[in-house]
Amino acid sequence: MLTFYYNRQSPIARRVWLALLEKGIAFESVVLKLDDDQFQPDFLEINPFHHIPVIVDDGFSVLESIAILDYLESKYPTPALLPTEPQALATVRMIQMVTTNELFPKAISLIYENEDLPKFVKIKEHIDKVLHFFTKALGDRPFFGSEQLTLADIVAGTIVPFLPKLGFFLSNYPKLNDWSERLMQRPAWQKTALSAEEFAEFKRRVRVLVKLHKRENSWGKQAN
Ligand SMILES: N[C@@H](CCC(=O)N[C@@H](CS)C(=O)NCC(=O)O)C(=O)O
Repeated sequence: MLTFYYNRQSPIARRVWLALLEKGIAFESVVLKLDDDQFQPDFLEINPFHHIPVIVDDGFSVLESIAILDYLESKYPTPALLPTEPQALATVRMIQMVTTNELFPKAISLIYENEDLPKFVKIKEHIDKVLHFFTKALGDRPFFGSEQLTLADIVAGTIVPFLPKLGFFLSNYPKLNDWSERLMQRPAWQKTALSAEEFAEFKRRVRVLVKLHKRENSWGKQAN
């Protein structure tokens, strides 16, 4: 049986959770409280970098969400979530990477940056740039690169639907808004969605972690 290490509040672990559900793969789950569970020796044995998600399948551990998605696709190919046509495959990969590298950090910073500062405007401009790119990549298809759900929808679909909850509305992006609504209707999205309380707790944790990180960095500078 495949074991899935995760936490409901982790949007990155949710990528894997969605893929497991969409593919109908049987799994047992281990919930890690990210206060300290990730630093326990047993877990560090599986992931020395102390991150979730991780899966262990037939004794084989896979970490890094994108690698896990590829593993699941290869081992459990039905339903297929990765197109093979070159342009469609490139579209899926681009959306996964642009979500991870460009959108995710900016979306998170909407939670903790002061909206009265010029930096906030820059963050919103960057998100706009990503959403323009996504709109073009989606074109007239219901999903990225395909008529069926893909791994790109899974990865972008854990962040874009959150944006309105962070005060960034999708009204300028009607196609993306429809796409996001379509995803949220799916049983896998509904099962893994955070309640209002969980989302408030997630935002609180992000703010605390950012504060701690800033404090550690300033101590590091004083020590130098
Ligand atoms: N690049 C990793 C990032 C995973 C990640 O950052 N996970 C966070 C939760 S969203 C985590 O485990 N944080 C706890 C820690 O790093 O100690 C992936 O894609 O799987």
